[in-house]
Amino acid sequence: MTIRSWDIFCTVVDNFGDIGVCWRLARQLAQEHGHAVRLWVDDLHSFARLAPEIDPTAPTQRLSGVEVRPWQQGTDAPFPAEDGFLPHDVVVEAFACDLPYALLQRMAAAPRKPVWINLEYLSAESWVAEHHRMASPHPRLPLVKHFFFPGFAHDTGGLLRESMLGAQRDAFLSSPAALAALWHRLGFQPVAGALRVSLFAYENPMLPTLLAQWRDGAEPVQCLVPQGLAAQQAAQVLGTAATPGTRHAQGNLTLNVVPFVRQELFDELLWACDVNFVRGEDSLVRGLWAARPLAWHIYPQDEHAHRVKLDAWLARFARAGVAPETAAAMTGLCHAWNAYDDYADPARQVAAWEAFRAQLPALAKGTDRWQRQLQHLGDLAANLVSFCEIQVE
Ligand code: TRH
Repeated sequence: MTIRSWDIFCTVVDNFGDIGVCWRLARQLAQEHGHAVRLWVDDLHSFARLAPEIDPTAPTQRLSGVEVRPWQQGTDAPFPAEDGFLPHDVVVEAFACDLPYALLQRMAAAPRKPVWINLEYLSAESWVAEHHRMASPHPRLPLVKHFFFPGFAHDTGGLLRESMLGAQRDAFLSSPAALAALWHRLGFQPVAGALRVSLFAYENPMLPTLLAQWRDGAEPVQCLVPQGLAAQQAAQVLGTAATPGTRHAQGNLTLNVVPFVRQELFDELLWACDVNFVRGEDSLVRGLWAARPLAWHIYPQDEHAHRVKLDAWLARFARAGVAPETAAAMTGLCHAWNAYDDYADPARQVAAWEAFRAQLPALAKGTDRWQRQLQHLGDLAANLVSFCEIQVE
């Protein structure tokens, strides 16, 4: 049986990762697969940062081929569906958000019961493959939920990647006009001969040391910081403003605060830089597809649970065909950037950047090789469609 339509439910827990992933998946299902997609979002204001056309007050709207509807999560929450509402072929609850019981009842009573998917967070840990596609029957209703895990290994759902992404990147990189348009949009000019770094991060204890190191270093560094948490911190450290358009030069460091752009345009920033600092989940994946050396500020969790995830990811990078000293440089910078205890001393932080800098050519090759390998996992949206087609009753 074929799948033609989707309801995707998203709650914005924090930041932009949840809506970032859901919006990317929704667009891809609509645009590449030609499916009908309804995207339910509990915080349209956050969504509007990624997609400025979104009207946070509209009860229903269409954007990029996707129908967008507000909702409120929670088992007891009312479900704002019109009379005769039928769930689509697949219902995705993203990141274990709580679907209203009223919706589950409609799903159970539908003439053809929808495939019910819990789309999970991304992790490089090995247990992911064991839990991917696992079934979980509802305790009372005749419904079965399946867990779908993104991942970096076979037997996982893979990573979101639009089919035209590689071609778009190549076209961008070979077009001086496209590059000029990017700089125009960012509101700055490239600094000739500088190492170009994008820096998308949370507040970070290592940032003052890194900025000072770039300021005092022998090499010019142009650091492009999207407006937000890291820009505010950098502005405070350097005594400047955090608003887009701010340019601050000290020693060999030029800091540019760049505007937060619509999601489709974020990739161009990564493609145009020599090194990308990324964070969370979605920008990490975009950083990989950009095939440039990257450092990951992982979303912090209680009791340092995120460190297990970070180390699992670093271990996969180390196994992707890079030399031990290259893998060590990557691990060192990511540990320092994520405030591992071994890197509390600023001198160790300085050494971590120096080692990473020295390995840049090898890191560029290694990241490119790894992202090519990861493409063999197939893209998450297509993998999800195939899985759901098998589940249809
Ligand atoms: O915003 P995040 O920190 O989101 C986090 C993580 O996803 C984390 O895993 C999750 O648990 C937590 O939210 C609740 O980082 P992330 O995932 O990279 O999402 C940022 C999104 O913002 C991504 O889709 C790219 C997008 N973006 C733009 O659209 N324009 C921009 O200018 C920038 C800098 C980012």
